[in-house]
Amino acid sequence: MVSAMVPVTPDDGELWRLAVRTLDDNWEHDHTVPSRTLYPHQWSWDSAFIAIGWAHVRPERAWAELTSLFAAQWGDGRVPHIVFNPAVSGDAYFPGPGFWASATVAGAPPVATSGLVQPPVHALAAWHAYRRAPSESGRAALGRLYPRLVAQQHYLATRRDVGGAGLASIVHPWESGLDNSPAWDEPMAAVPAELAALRAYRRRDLAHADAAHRPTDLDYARYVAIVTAYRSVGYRDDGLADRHPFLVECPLFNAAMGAAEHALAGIAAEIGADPGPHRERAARITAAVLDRLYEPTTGTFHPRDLRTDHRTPARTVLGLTPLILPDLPARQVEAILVEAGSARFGLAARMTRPLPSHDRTATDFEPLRYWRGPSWMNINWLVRHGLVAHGQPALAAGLRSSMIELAARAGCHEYFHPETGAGLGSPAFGWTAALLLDVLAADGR
Ligand code: 9WN
Repeated sequence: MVSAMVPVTPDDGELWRLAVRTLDDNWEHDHTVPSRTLYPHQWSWDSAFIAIGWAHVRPERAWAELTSLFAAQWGDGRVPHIVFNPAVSGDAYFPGPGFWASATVAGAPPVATSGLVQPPVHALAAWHAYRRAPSESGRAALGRLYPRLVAQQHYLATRRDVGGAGLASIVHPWESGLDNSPAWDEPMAAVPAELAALRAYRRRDLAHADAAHRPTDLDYARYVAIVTAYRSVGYRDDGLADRHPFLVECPLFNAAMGAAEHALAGIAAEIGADPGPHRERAARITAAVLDRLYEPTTGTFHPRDLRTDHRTPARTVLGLTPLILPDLPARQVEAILVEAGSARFGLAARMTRPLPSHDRTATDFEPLRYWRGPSWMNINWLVRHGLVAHGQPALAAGLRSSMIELAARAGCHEYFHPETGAGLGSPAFGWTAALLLDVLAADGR
């Protein structure tokens, strides 16, 4: 077992081999499934994180992963949150391809996809993967991805700027990637849905995971109701403000959008394009995140519900994630570090567990239930990335060793009990393995 604070040598670590084996087992001809059981298709932000792991061991798969995802990009620039593998039975996952019916929508790709998106962490991941494993073929792949990454940003910055303030709105909790976070409780409570409506469907997740660790049936009834509303207008974004039941500006989603412009500036310079416009857009997004989502009374960032035009009250880990913006002003960085270092999240140079997904002192903290308490590797990776960017090597090292320790004890689980470290959800999860490789190899970078 690898103990905290002891650096691991990538090529002889048992843990390293476990992570590589997990990725190999989940590899599926041109992409990596998050989990063979729970998620047997390609997921958008999973592929971004997974590409970072592949860069360390089989870089050509990092580029194949992102290339296959962006091959399913819609005509309007949206990158779908699920790309369905036609070789997998249509009812292996709910909601499957028949439910989304993307084939009936103009501008959708030939392969079946969902109509939603996920946090745009792809440019950041592509740039990070390239710097971990620079090569001629990697640069060529970056060059091919670049216009698609730009189109993804353009879609979010234009069609999804429902609030008109320079931020993208998410139209479904699934778009946040933190599906049942307490951050969504307020906006979700206003979504009309009846449990009876869910009886027409069969949840497939409960065949593979404990119901107490997953979103509830009422959550699912609302998830289905929101997709049904969006699907009924052919996933069009015009007029969302007048009719859509869920519209939120999420701090992580928008911080990812800003970080993407910084990454695109780096990519542009590398491939001979102009980084200037990306730097300008990055500055504008950071300013809008500060203006719309920073809450001085808590010193952290909160989602803004466009239905009520106020920031939702829950203090979740989402509030810490604008740290990934390299141009976040020092005052907000300080404020985030205070919140992260409090008893709510426990960030420290010597920490026993990675950050939980929700404030552990809150009355609605649930250590077993998905995004309402458990620790997740991708969020911890993002916060660590931000700590490195903002010159906090001791805290970044504390977080890194707690992430390694977690996987060393429990394996490459989907998520982890935030106090005991027990593995939860899928036991062989793609991004856990991939990001474990990255932190094992990183050591301060
Ligand atoms: C819905 C695949 C995805 C992740 C999300 C995570 C979970 C899906 C689900 O799994 O969401 O998209 O069925 O619960 O919340 O972040 O991308 O790993």
